[in-house]
Amino acid sequence: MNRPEVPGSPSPGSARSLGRPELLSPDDVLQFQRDGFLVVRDVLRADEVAQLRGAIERHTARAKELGQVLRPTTDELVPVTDILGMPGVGWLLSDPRILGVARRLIGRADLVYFGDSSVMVGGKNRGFHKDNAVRDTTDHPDWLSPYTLIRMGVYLEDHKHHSGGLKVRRGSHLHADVTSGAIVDVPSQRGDVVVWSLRTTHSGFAVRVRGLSKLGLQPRFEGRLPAWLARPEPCVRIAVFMTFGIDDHHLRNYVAKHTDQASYPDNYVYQSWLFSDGTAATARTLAEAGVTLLRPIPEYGSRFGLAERIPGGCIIPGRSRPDVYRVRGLEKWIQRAGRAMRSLARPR
Ligand SMILES: O=C(O)CCC(=O)C(=O)O
Repeated sequence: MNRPEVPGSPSPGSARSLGRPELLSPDDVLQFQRDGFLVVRDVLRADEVAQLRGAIERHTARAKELGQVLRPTTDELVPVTDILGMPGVGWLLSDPRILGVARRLIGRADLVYFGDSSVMVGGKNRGFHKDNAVRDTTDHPDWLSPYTLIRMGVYLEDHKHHSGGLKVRRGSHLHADVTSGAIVDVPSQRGDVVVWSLRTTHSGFAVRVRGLSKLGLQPRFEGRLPAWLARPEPCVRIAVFMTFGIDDHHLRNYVAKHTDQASYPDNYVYQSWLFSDGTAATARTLAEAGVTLLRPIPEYGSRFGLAERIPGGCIIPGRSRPDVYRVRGLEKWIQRAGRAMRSLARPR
């Protein structure tokens, strides 16, 4: 893996404890447990952020040429591979600072990485959702014990004063719906790492409203906001996402969902596993950093490094069963009003 020098950081082999305390205080850990998300400040240096942007731009341009990208839902580009196989990006998964944060927030040193990471360039794909296996049913094991799968987002530009960052609902990791929790536009800056539980309700591409910095809009209204009211994004948004877990039933349930070709065929995680780097050398690099590489399917990495062009210019992922969330209070009235307005607007 093409990893830049990080002066003063411990060697990956020494990263076996729960992580260096200077990035996270005990209060930060409690805050993460209470809110379901956390911004960890100044994890990466400015030169590392610049290096990652360049590497991702180069990799994404090549992936686009080959059609090895997921079909865009807005105009985003998402290469269909995990980041281990991206020159100049995969080092994040064995970086002691990243792993230290993951270990302290999960509360365990023995992390498992299972090929769930990606980069996204551009786009405006919005909508509140969760990413755990079963999101809408409180008697599923996902909701019966503390959740151990976390996602880390490295947004390579400013979202404190600009649109385009992550939006979350505070405390929503404790509710199997997408309506609970105050809306927060996460004020991440270059070099920060945003961490959230896969149970936390979130949406990408938050729109910050001019003059109303504390107002967190519902994603459904963001796309309808007049452009002059929205603060622009600072540049094309580039984000890296990485998921870590431990060897437990939460990980097994998540993996089972994405490997079940009958109920969730060819889903985006499964497609990405085919193109991911599962080589022994890469597994060794992770192992030296104290991370186990789990290859969830026998055909993991079977298309890694493929130089062929994909017919049609992109990979079309399968669709999941839609979540059926409980709807209460104000949200019920917003949905009713929306339905009534759409039926009035429909041509007869
Ligand atoms: O685009 C974003 O900022 C959020 C990405 C997201 O929804 C996810 O990783 O599940």
